Amino acid sequence: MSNSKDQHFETKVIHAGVEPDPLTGAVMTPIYATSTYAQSAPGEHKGYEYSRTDNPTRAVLQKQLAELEGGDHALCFASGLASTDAVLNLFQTGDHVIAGDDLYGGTYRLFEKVATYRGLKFDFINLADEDLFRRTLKPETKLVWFETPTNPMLNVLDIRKISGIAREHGALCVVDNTFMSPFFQSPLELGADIVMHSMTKYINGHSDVVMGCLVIKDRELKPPRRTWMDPSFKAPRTLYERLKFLQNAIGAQAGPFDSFLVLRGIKTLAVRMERHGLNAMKVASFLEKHPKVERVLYPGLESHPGHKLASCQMRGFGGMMTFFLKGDLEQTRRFLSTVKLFTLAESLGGVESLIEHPAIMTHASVPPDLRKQIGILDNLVRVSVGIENADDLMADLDDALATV
Ligand code: P1T
Repeated sequence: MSNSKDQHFETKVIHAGVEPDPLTGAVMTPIYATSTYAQSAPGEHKGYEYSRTDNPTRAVLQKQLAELEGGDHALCFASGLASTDAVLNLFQTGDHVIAGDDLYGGTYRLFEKVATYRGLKFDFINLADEDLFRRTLKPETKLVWFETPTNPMLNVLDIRKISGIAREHGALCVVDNTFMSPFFQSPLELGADIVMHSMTKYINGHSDVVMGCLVIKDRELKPPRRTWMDPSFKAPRTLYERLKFLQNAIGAQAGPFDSFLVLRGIKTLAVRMERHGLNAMKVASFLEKHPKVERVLYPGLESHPGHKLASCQMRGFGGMMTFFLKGDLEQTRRFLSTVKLFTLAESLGGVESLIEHPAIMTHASVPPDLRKQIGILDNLVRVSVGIENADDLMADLDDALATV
């Protein structure tokens, strides 16, 4: 087989990192449902000691993810938020984090309501404002974290510019690439150090798994100011080694059954993403012309303020959009309770179309003032456009919009 670096994405999602099982020749990666591994003598084993540390099913998935994102290594965790928490564990009391002001509500909650109590300090800012970003950087700033496009306002942030400034400052830059998947966007190529995914979404794609991952461009790190627990402890040297240490030390990694499901889901990532993008463009254009809709936010529309940047930075525009209804909270509730084909539910990125109300559902943990400031209003609706027939989706929205 040719070098996988030369292969196209559609080929890599089927083959990268996946070899027939060395023991049996099974074409599909087996589910290695084992917690432990026999050793022939103490410390002598075949590379696997205990499944918290390493598991062959998870190892194949990690290898494939690293190839798809163009990273050196990947690590899989029990959820997107568990992966985020692993990154936060790199840092110590007093370290400062600059995060985008528009983030998934659960990420905001982890930063503000959990990590803050462990002594990390956060500023949530509009990272599109370069002066503000530079003014917010401090000597203690160790991490810059953002999503692009953002959840739920679909703002597009300049990965190359932000990661360049973070690097100049000596801070790590993490991009949450959940909305795009590696099919549409490659943050590591644009300068990010780590890509984080909630694989619960597009990468698995079938709404039957909760999982997250970190894909890492490896590099040497400075030793931490204080070592964990014991002064004789030698912290791992590189970014990957430190995160791998944390994955094992904390124990929030992905299990083999879920890893198998994600390996299966990934095989159709390219065809799914293509269809998500085509359907979303049709739905966004339909909504933009609809008299009951005030404004549509979809990076593929020329009216979107980030359209030009999105066209350079992304290879497509994805399946996520939000729109403001011409109505109040009551009318928005009625609309959301009337749709039939769209399921009213949190989450996104599955083959089926979902719809939700960010202020009441996914972003309820963002304080009302911040919600208002970033535009999460009572008439804002978020849509994850699935891969059904787009005409059926538009007909469903049209029927429900008649109630507004
Ligand atoms: O749910 P979990 O796998 O832990 O992933 C958290 C997460 C992280 N980043 C982004 C951009 C996300 O959208 C999410 C999860 N989001 C939803 C559940 C949602 O409906 O937006």
